[in-house]
Amino acid sequence: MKVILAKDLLSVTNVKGEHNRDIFEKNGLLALNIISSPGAGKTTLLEVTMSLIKHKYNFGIIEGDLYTSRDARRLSEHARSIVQINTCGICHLNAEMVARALDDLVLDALDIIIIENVGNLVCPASFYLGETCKVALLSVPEGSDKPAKYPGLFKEARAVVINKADLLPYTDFDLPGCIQELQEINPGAEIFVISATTGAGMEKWVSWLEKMVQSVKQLPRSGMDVRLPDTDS
Ligand SMILES: Nc1nc2c(ncn2[C@@H]2O[C@H](COP(=O)(O)OP(=O)(O)O)[C@@H](O)[C@H]2O)c(=O)[nH]1
Ligand SMILES: [Mg+2]
Repeated sequence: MKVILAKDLLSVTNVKGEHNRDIFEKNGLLALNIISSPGAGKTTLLEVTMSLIKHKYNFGIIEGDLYTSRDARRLSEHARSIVQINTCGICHLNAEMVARALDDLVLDALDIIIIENVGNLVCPASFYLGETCKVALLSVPEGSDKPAKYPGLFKEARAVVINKADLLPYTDFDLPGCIQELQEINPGAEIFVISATTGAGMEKWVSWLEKMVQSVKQLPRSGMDVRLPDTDS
């Protein structure tokens, strides 16, 4: 597995998210930027998602972590191609890091690229990596007030996954209240309530993901001004 150290990158290249977006679009790839606080379950969600549909779709993973390759090792048995970025202390991925990782992914063998961002609800939301869309993950033990307290991410996410639903009976997490606040912050967001460890709610999430892959595959490969069709229909 390739490990890229952010401190070795030359920031003079000034790569923008649009550079990566062009690569995703030219290759007909759905690219998701998954963001949550540390421990919300991003890697677990990816492990389970890939184990359910890797027979249909080839996954490329760009794994962002401060220092270790632990998550990349967890995902490597499911992913077709995987690159680890160690940010060496930086609290988010940026477009240049992702551009460098794209050089090492086998793009023409892939259907989906998932970028697991560094665990943080604030900074990663401000950096456009060229992704098709952001997915925000929130877990039950963190508390239902997080969308209201960290609206920047939840406003931008195309989908919000509320994970660890198996812990609802043991916490004061206000699920209806959280969903209502999410809908106020971002009326267009898809909301999934799941437990990655029990598998509850995974079907709807996976079916949304599959619909997104198909939508992207149907887009023209060269256009810059393409828009994703509305996936609600
Ligand atoms: N109870 C419960 N634990 C979960 C669930 N999903 C993940 N976890 C646990 O939460 C911890 C952090 O998960 P991880 O996927 O590493 O989170 P990440 O830091 O966001 O990538 C691990 O101990 C997981 O087993 C879930 O749905 N329910
Ligand atoms: Mg992780």
